[in-house]
Amino acid sequence: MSDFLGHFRDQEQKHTKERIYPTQCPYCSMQCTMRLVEEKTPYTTRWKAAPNKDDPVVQGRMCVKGVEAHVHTLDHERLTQPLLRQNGRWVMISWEEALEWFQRRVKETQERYGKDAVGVYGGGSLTNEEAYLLGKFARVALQTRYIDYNGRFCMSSAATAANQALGVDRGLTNPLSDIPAADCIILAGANIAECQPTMMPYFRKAKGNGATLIAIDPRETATTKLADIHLRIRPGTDAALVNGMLKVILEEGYVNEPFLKQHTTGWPQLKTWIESVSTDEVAGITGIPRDTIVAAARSYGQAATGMVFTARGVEQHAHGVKNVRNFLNLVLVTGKIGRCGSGYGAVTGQGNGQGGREHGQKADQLPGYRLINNPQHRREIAQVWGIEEHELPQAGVSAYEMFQRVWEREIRGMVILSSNPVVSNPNATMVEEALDRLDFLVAIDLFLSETAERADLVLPGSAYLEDEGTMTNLEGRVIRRQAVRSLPGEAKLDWQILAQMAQVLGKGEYFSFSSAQEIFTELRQASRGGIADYSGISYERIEREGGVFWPCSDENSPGTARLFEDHRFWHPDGRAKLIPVPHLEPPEPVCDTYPLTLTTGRYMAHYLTGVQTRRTPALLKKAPEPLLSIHPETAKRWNVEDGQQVQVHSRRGSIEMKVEITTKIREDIVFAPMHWGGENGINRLTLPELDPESRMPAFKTCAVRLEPVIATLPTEGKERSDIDGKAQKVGVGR
Ligand SMILES: Nc1nc2c(c(=O)[nH]1)N[C@H]1C(S)=C(S)[C@@H](COP(=O)(O)OP(=O)(O)OC[C@H]3O[C@@H](n4cnc5c(=O)[nH]c(N)nc54)[C@H](O)[C@@H]3O)O[C@H]1N2
Ligand SMILES: Nc1nc2c(c(=O)[nH]1)N[C@H]1C(S)=C(S)[C@@H](COP(=O)(O)OP(=O)(O)OC[C@H]3O[C@@H](n4cnc5c(=O)[nH]c(N)nc54)[C@H](O)[C@@H]3O)O[C@H]1N2
Ligand code: SF4
Ligand SMILES: [Mo]
Repeated sequence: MSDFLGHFRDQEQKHTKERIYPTQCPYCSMQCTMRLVEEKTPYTTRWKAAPNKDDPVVQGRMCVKGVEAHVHTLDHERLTQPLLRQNGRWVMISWEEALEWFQRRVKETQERYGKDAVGVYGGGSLTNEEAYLLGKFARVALQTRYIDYNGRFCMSSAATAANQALGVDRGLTNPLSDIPAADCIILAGANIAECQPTMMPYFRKAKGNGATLIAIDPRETATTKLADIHLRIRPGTDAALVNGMLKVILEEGYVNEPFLKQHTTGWPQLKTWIESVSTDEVAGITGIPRDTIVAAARSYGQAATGMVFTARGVEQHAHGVKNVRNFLNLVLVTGKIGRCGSGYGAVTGQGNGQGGREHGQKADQLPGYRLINNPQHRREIAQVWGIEEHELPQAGVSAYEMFQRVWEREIRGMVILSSNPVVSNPNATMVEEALDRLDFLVAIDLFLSETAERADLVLPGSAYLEDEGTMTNLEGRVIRRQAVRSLPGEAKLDWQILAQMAQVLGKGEYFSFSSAQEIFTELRQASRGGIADYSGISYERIEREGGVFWPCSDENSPGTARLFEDHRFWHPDGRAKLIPVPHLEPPEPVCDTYPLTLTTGRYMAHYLTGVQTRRTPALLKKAPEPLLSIHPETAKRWNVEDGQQVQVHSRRGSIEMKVEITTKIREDIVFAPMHWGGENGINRLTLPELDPESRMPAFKTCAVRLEPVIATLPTEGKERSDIDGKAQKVGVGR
């Protein structure tokens, strides 16, 4: 027997064929590169992801999502052919039929209701080339003003704040390699350990060098565990906390007066405001003891170098822009910027969350971070695109507001590329109903996501292994992803789909690209002279140099790894802007009916709406279902036990979840992840209040109450229609 097994193994080894694909993880903004190994034996195919030690950013690290990233791309549920909904069933059709259908529906809709009756919705997983092309597709092929993307939910408050204060929004002002040189690091509303896990070694190294780490989060997380000081803030009160810290910094003399005088405006007004702040009041508002606020402020104030990072915990609020402005005040008042170990970072989320917001997917922007309402910028882009300036539409509205326009039937048709808005928007029930009101919906996706399931036409797009192009990581480093596998079935590259859709709309001449590189060449030209200038960056340079930082306006320029080294900010007067930021309460305060605050966020094992990671068995096993985290004292008060089902009610709706009792959370809040949709998706509860300046939704606070469910029904999940129209049960995991 053992002989037989030995022979079997020998045979297997002899016939094992190995192929190595150099690639990079599609998920978060770290964009870890790796070598994906396919081992084919006569009996099986095995896949293994090996880290890339030569990666200049992550130096051979990957997290659990990266190791498993290829799994969803190989899943048998991948879309492989266009699907058209006919009499409630999905029918497979050819690309010719799909494009002809699309052309007819757009024509009918636009002739009847005007060009703006068709909207476009994009995503931050797209390559720079595709993000650029999507913006051009909306403005040139459809000639609609309505385009926006999921990055509105992700980075827009930090982007607006950085533009206002510093004159430029590039997520991090410094390269990651500066972090170990920081003496004090503040992580505000940023759960790096679970959301950018391969960034953690930079912080560990800083700590090893003696840095103090301060984490601001209402929960204890894998990130706060590393912190020397953890400020367990009441959600929505970051601006107040920073006011308290600024007061200590002013009183104890850590203000950098010469820097403020030479390089900023607004300090006298800010100073007067800070003088009026009471740290005791701040302690009351934030729920953080005064002494802890003082300790944090001293630590940052006294440090010779320091870095402040903010993420969605600070930004996803009705006052997210102002929250970030106050953290920027903190950075500027102490002059900790523009040096190694001193700077600010809005931690970008999505794989191409950074590049995705630079090249025209946003309602108010054109490529190179140009503004669509700036006549000069319009002329520049119109010239690159070979159209008249007046043909360019004006600004549209933000992501969530597009669905309000759909609800109002102002937008009647929509194309969604690489996003799942029915799960990721606040007030998701309204968004779902709005989509059902559309005359037509086209979704370009890898799977029949919750959104694609509501579409009329579903087009099979490309996954990261199949699609080459550039991505811009959280540092502002432009990197290149190769295509290493062929597309499944009749799936097409996302940019090719856009080009073919433009072609049937009679605009093919503007989209006659034969490769991603050709699109990049045009993008470079379109970005020239803009804030996010890519004109000096080429595929060859990226390859040779391991990525190039923007702005880079010249093939011979090294790119700009650290911004503001000369302490000149990117406003016409070269000065950064300070403003007083008074505390404002979150828009939906708790009350007798809804006495708890719900905050939402992420699990390590899942990515965003989970369409990809819930199809990855190893990841699903790690986190099979969403749990409502609740403090033991709160659980007692609400009479719920660990593992029990509860109904969670908000003013928008009700969902059912299982409870997880944990001391790692404040008593006045509950926490839930965003990775599941369907009837019990958390965004059925969240508040559609938008920041007035960035139009980012307030995902991080809404008022809820709980109701224990006594008898629970089997948790089997809802029905969804199968490709051939047969109903199919889908388990809760999916
Ligand atoms: N595993 C995983 N990684 C991801 C993603 C994912 O889905 N899964 N998504 C990627 C994307 S697109 C993004 S945008 C990033 C998000 O990355 P993060 O912003 O770090 O993640 P979140 O969990 O949304 O929020 C961070 C923390 O904010 C805290 N918080 C809530 N309210 C407040 C508040 O009022 N003030 C403060 N100071 N903190 C608060 C939460 O408790 C949470 O721990 O992650 C990226 N990486
Ligand atoms: N309550 C709450 N809600 C939130 C947040 C929160 O913290 N709390 N965070 C918000 C944030 S920060 C974000 S970024 C949004 C994200 O929200 P979404 O954009 O809706 O989330 P994804 O899961 O990334 O959706 C991507 C979809 O595109 C598909 N896809 C992935 N890659 C490709 C590709 O290359 N080509 C094509 N054609 N399709 C592709 C996937 O299968 C999936 O269906 O959610 C927001 N919603
Ligand atoms: S999810 Fe982020 S940290 Fe994890 S492997 Fe992918 S890119 Fe790297
Ligand atoms: Mo995000």
